[in-house]
Amino acid sequence: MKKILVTGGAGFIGANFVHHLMAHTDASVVVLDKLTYAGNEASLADVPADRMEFVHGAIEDAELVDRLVAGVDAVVHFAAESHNDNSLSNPRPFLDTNIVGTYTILEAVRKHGVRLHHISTDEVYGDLELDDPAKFSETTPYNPSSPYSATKAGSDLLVRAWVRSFGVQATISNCSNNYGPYQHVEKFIPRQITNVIRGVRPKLYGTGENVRDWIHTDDHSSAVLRILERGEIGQTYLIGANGERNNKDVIEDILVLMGQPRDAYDHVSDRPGHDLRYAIDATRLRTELGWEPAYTDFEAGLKATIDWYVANEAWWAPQKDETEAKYAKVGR
Ligand code: NAD
Ligand code: TDX
Repeated sequence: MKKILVTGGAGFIGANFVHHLMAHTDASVVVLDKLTYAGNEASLADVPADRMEFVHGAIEDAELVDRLVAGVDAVVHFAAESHNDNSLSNPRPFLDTNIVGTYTILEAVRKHGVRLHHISTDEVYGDLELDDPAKFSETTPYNPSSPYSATKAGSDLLVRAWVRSFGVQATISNCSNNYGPYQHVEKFIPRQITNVIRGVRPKLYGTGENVRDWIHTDDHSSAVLRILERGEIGQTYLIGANGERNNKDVIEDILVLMGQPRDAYDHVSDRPGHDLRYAIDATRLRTELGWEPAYTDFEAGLKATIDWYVANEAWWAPQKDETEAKYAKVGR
């Protein structure tokens, strides 16, 4: 695949994927991004200009999407409204981007016969009990909890329907929680790291027993590239790297790695409808496509992420105050 349209390429995972493509393939990219509060062109600053075209626009713009899709070999669709807390205070943009936007992409790849990989989340499966030996797999029924995860579930179902009804050449992946460089400071790990840098105590929702299955974003990228190259059309692949940890342990790890007392954080009110546990069984991806994660030591990955935020304050500082003001309004 010579030319790939990456939607949402100025966001956290999309930008990391563009960097991954630059380092591991000869492909060139067209990035389509609306540059919402979550998009940041600076995340793509060091991408060679002769291998990337940046287009500022929305995935719901059918004319624009049609024109861009006509000129590429594949589309990797990351663009989304991605934050659960925002979906609780204002769900509407989630419907427009995640549902109507994905529909718009699907109609364009259908018309032009272009390969699509749709990026989704493990949150479409709802949550698990802490002591449940089961993990999510490709056959787990959909049971989303939040407006965010409901719109992601809806987008996945649209992709499945377009594959079956119209023969669209698409694959889907549902990945667990990502961490790494270029993640917006609204998200759990960067919020706490940047709080500590600013001398503010980290904020833990509720008791903090909620478990997330952490994966380094570069491992997400390598899995997506593998699916794009070798995945079976119509198939769904779960992406995860056995990184289950509860939020309390992660916050304490961050504090210790940043030279603070382990208990120097505050409990704040819980997120309404807060999912308890996510856990991924990535057997299909590992056995059928031979994928393995490179980052198997969470503490080492977390330390590298802390170092990145310490070194790149100019990247995150412009968003920090506005983000904390939004949280202050809802008491979190
Ligand atoms: P993000 O919020 O950091 O980035 C989203 C990007 O999409 C931004 O650059 C934004 O400007 C752009 N965008 C938003 N609406 C748009 C629109 N209407 N048209 C064009 N561009 C638009 O999100 P992220 O964390 O990088 O997530 C990327 C994808 O990965 C999403 O589909 C998300 O559901 C999925 N995902 C995220 C995680 C995670 O842990 N963050 C885990 C699994 C799956
Ligand atoms: O300040 C905080 N304190 C806290 O305890 C924040 C921001 C979060 N939390 C908790 C809530 C979650 O249990 O930390 C956990 C992680 O929170 P988020 O970073 O908001 O992620 P989550 O809601 O798990 O969703 C993420 O993973 C799946 C991404 O944002 C989604 O886009 C992805 O689909």
